[in-house]
Amino acid sequence: MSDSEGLDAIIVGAGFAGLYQLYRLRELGLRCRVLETGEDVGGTWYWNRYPGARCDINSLSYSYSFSPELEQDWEWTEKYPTQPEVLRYLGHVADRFDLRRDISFETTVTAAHYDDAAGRWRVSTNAGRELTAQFLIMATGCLSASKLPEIGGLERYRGRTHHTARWGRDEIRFDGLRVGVIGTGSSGIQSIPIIAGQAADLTIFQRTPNFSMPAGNRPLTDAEIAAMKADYRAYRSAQRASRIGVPTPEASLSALAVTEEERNAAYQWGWEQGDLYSMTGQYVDVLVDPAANETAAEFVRAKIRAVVTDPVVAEKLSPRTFPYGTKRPCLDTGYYETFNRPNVHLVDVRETPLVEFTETGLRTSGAHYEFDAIVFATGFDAMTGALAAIDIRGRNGVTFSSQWSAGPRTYLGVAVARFPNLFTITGPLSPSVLSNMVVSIEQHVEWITDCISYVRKADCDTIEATAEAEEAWVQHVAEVASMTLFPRADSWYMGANVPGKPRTFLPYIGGVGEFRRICDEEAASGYPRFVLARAADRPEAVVS
Ligand code: FAD
Ligand code: N01
Repeated sequence: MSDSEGLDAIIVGAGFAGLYQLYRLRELGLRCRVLETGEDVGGTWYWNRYPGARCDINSLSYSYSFSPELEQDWEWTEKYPTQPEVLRYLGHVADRFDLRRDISFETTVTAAHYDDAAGRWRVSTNAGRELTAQFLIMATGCLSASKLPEIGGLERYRGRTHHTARWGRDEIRFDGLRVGVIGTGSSGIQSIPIIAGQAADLTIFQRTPNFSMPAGNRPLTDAEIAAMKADYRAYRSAQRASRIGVPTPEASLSALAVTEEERNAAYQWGWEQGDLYSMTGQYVDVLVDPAANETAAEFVRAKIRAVVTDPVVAEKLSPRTFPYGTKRPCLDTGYYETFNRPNVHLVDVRETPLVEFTETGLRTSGAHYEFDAIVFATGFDAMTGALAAIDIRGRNGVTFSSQWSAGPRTYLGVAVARFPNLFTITGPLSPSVLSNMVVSIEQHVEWITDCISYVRKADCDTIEATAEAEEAWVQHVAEVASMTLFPRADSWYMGANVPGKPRTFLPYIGGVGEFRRICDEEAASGYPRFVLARAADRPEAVVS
């Protein structure tokens, strides 16, 4: 079926990014269509319905800033909102701005080919539909392509299986069941305490222990909501200029320049704040100096030993193979305490690797485990997985996969050379997952909107990043990462959780404020690292 909508832009994905992009492009007067696999809006918050799923950035911070009226009207109830609360918020945004009428749900984009002659993107969907548009914007998410464990025999297993990121809409309970959970990242750490409270018996298969600290979640008080609402504009400015999309004090001290007592008192204070940054954000070198890092790591290990009564289990839960913070740390509610329950067992799959699923459960090299249900908390093919799942072809049929065989290549995480008029919101090599993502999403959406507006005002048809700009950005992102401890971890930031994926640092660690400055400078100086062209012209016919 061919499309007759005469679209200016196609947006893929209806999470935080796709919804806001639609809102902004409509304001510009563009005819847009959003294509979304899910049955409703929400993205991450639509799919990840596992028990205990919630945000770990304060709700007053993890929310759109573009509408002061929305900010004032919406009432967050908790410090860290639950998945249903964030989903309600996004549903409210969709209704409030009448966004649903331009969204096609249950529609998966399978291919997107750039038609050189027409200067348009041809987008195909799983339903055999074809749409074309001048601009194509990928709002497909950094953490939306879920992955299963790489072991055979799953088709044999007769019990229930659930992936945390594909949980389904009906309530799922585990009362009286023998349950296995594979994975101890953020999703595992949030869901395990709740599943443990329901299951007759719970076995957790851990490949790498993670650093986690108590979230200290609580209801928001009327006073703190009122204070934020009175000062929201100033707070939003501070967010945009900050390092991680949450204003935090700049550290100036080395963790090694103070006594152990002083350091531990500072870590203790940070620990009690119940957030991801207060503990280590006090010292400049925790993420760059191995010795400084070890002080933070050991502080957390001591906390684990203080909670978990069995010293063997405590040691298994203690991370020792990567520096603190170089895999995303977690905030939890009663995670380590869960291992003191008599119905909970921990299996280290580095000691006894997972071998296969069987009809009744799971076999490791050490034993066979029978389960009524198995939960996969095994994460995502992060940052590139959702893009790689689509057959995207740019000029002369060039593919993403051929260009990205040694790791993703983008300019500012938003544009790709040889792919005119294609934008990736919080794409690889942008701050994205190292930040409060709503702040980074808004920054990219606003930049893309301004860029499209510029192209139209310049009476041009296409804009495309130069290969030189892309190469320089790839180098810069790698160079900044190499100054930190991040490349030492086998993390999803490094692509290490997906067999065969090139090992490169996927986000940009230069900071949200600095990244915004670089992007703004590119726009203010007339997009010098892009080629603008009219359809009739060849790409080298630069108009700017
Ligand atoms: P998504 O919300 O992932 O939306 C992408 C959408 O694109 C999805 O709905 C997907 O179905 C759709 N899509 C993908 N491919 C296709 C296709 N081919 N065709 C059609 N549709 C497609 N970030 C934070 O900053 N703070 C947090 O506390 C936080 N908590 C998180 C908790 C969980 C459980 C997870 C998984 C992530 C969390 N994140 C958090 C990151 C979170 O992903 C972002 O904050 C944000 O929600 C991303 O929005 P998005 O619109 O970019 O992507
Ligand atoms: O995924 P993960 P996630 N055999 O990749 C293990 C955000 N988020 O869904 O570490 C055995 O972190 C894997 O082991 P290892 C947040 O950004 C936020 O939990 O690779 N084990 C790991 O333990 C987060 O970082 C919240 O060795 C296997 C686990 O599965 C990101 O999403 C909540 C395996 C996967 O952990 C991803 O989190 C949830 C195998 N074959 C998510 N394959 C908040 O709280 C994988 N594992 C805000």
